[in-house]
Amino acid sequence: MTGRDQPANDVVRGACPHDCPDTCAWTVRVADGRATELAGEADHPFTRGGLCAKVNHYLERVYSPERVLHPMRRAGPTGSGAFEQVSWEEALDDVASRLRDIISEYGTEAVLPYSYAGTQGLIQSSSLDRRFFARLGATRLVRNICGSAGASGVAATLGTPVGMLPEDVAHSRFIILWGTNTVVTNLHLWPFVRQARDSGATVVVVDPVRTRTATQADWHVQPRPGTDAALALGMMQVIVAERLHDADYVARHTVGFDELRERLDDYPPERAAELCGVPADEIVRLARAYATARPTAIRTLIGMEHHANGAMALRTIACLPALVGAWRHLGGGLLHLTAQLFNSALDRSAVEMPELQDSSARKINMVQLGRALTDPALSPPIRALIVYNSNPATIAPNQNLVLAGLRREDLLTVVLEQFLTDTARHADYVFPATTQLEHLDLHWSWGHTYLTLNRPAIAPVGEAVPNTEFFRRLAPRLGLDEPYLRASDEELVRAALDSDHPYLRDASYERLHEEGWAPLNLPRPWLPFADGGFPTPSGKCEFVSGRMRAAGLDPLPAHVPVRESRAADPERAARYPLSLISAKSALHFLNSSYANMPRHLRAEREPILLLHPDDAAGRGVATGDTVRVYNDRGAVTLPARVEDGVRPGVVAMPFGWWSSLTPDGSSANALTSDGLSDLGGGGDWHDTLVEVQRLPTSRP
Ligand SMILES: Nc1nc2c(c(=O)[nH]1)N[C@H]1C(S)=C(S)[C@@H](COP(=O)(O)OP(=O)(O)OC[C@H]3O[C@@H](n4cnc5c(=O)[nH]c(N)nc54)[C@H](O)[C@@H]3O)O[C@H]1N2
Ligand SMILES: Nc1nc2c(c(=O)[nH]1)N[C@H]1C(S)=C(S)[C@@H](COP(=O)(O)OP(=O)(O)OC[C@H]3O[C@@H](n4cnc5c(=O)[nH]c(N)nc54)[C@H](O)[C@@H]3O)O[C@H]1N2
Ligand SMILES: [Mo]
Repeated sequence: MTGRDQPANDVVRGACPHDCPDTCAWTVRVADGRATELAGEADHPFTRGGLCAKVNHYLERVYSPERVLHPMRRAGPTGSGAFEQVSWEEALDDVASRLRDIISEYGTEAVLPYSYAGTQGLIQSSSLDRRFFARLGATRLVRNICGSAGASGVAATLGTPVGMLPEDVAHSRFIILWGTNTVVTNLHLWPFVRQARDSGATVVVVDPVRTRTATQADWHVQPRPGTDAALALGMMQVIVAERLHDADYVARHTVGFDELRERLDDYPPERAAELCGVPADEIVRLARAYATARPTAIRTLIGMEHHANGAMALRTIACLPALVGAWRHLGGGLLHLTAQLFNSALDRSAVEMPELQDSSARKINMVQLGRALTDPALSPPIRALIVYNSNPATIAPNQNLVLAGLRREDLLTVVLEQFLTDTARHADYVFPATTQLEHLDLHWSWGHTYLTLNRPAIAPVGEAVPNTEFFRRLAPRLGLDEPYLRASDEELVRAALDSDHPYLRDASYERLHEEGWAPLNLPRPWLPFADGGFPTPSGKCEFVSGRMRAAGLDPLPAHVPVRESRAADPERAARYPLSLISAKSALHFLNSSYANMPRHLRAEREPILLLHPDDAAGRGVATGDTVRVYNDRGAVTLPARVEDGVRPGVVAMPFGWWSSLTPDGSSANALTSDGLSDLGGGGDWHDTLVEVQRLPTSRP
């Protein structure tokens, strides 16, 4: 199935599969059927020849002794990690027969797929799997764990999450990296930021935590978590009061300026400062600097959306560029996501066949998996869970609830994986999945504008198969014999590219096969809103948003206190007075991927809790002490580091560590909140309140 495409000795072009805005193009050197070298594609305008600290060692992943290479059946209590090897035939026959029993007793909605972007490839992440579950009539998974809250917010203001293009940041003279940790999470954007800075640009980071990116910036602004809308509103108040706004642009290309101006009366810098914790004079300086620099860019990404007011925060920030007319200039505006450029160009419907979906089928939000698996009132209950491209036992919020669900003896859990993750440990059956070197795929990007074709470089290791092949093998065993459930990976790639969209002019299958990557054919210079033309209902940048109103939210930008905060729940805040941020601060992990690889673990050493000296003092905590971080959802024990890098009232620990591989068997998501964002159905991980206690045994 993938064999035809494999040269024995060659250099094969491919793409990094990870859930990252950079989607690097890579080349794999193969000798005698074995991959020997992996390198970033030198000619690719965004990869520029370099990968990253994680993926430089991808071959260790491919050939890891810990890879799952055969189907395995549970041979002990769920979660014990005891498995026995079985044949594909036997495993699939048993899974199919148990699925048939579940379906005949509870109906097809008792089956829940669970997947995310373990690989971002279009074919291995959303093709036959979507057709299969739609045809089956399974519960629909709402895949909103990342991106949709922020994208909904930005789109409420701009009509689309797409603004500036990443390379154009090089033309900026003032760059705000707002709630994004570029050096860690979006490394290949950094050279463009540096290029701008070499030409005199100022780089500002807005983040409650002094991240690696913040230490490299010219200016670090530290708001309280979940208060960025207040900060942005404070800036807008100053900009308008001092007449630094672009009155001509505002008059021609925005709606709601009068209402916004009235709203800004509520946010003079002193009030904004009270809400967001950034001193009033700093808000004033930031507002003036932002409004007077040209061109001026704001880079937002994902971390900041993980709040109950995440969409409102991003929507509010997205008003700033129109207010100062930043969209007029190359290098000005807002850079959020580029994914939607590909969505409109590629024929995703041909690949996923949404017409197979019964629109009345039940939906479950992936953020709330723990609730779904443990809710006694859910009808029908989830009796079968089929997981691929994700590790919910580690990455989903409220981990102890997720684990309680996964431990249910009456739940059939099937996991397709490369490794025995904390999720796979809870499976009844684990099936071996291929890595990116072993399957064909087509890659779009959410952080740049190049398409990449990933050609298989080597034969599948062991008995591993691509996700698509798993569904090709399972479908007929459930009596699903339709030809569209048997499409080959190459047919699927060709279907995606078979589109007349002008963006794909230079991206034929043949060119991609030959050269590995191709740019989207976009109009240049890319100045999407220099003359207005926002794809909103009004055709203008919407300071007043009908979409927000329709969703029951404030139609104007506003600071909305999050549920888990002193303002909204003083009683909870008294018990758990510290805000926990558990973001992607681990340079060597990609979410929970690589958090089992010896080299990557050595590089990360151990998870550490950062806390401010003021918060440490009252609790008698010193650097090196072991602390217990806890709330009513769980507890994590780890060493503390006391430093002023986090703002007072905030503690931070990395996310991604597998609980099964930490000494106390617990990791960040044991603590996190599993509420939803205001729009877009995202999670509110960073609204978590905790208390920290020094463990008495920790110091002699
Ligand atoms: N090395 C590495 N790279 C990655 C990943 C990884 O795990 N490791 N993950 C990939 C994925 S899936 C994604 S979505 C992207 C995410 O890319 P980013 O969005 O850049 O990263 P995050 O760590 O999610 O969040 C960024 C920052 O948001 C801050 N933050 C949290 N709450 C607030 C707030 O209320 N206001 C402000 N201003 N800041 C806040 C956090 O402190 C954090 O430093 O990275 C991708 N790249
Ligand atoms: N506390 C906290 N929690 C978070 C976040 C945070 O910032 N803080 N961020 C959230 C965000 S933005 C995201 S995107 C999610 C990420 O959550 P996930 O998407 O679950 O990401 P990973 O942990 O990388 O898990 C992906 C899994 O897919 C597997 N995989 C890779 N390729 C393939 C393949 O081809 N086939 C199969 N079957 N499996 C494959 C990998 O081995 C890996 O175990 O986490 C969320 N959770
Ligand atoms: Mo993400």
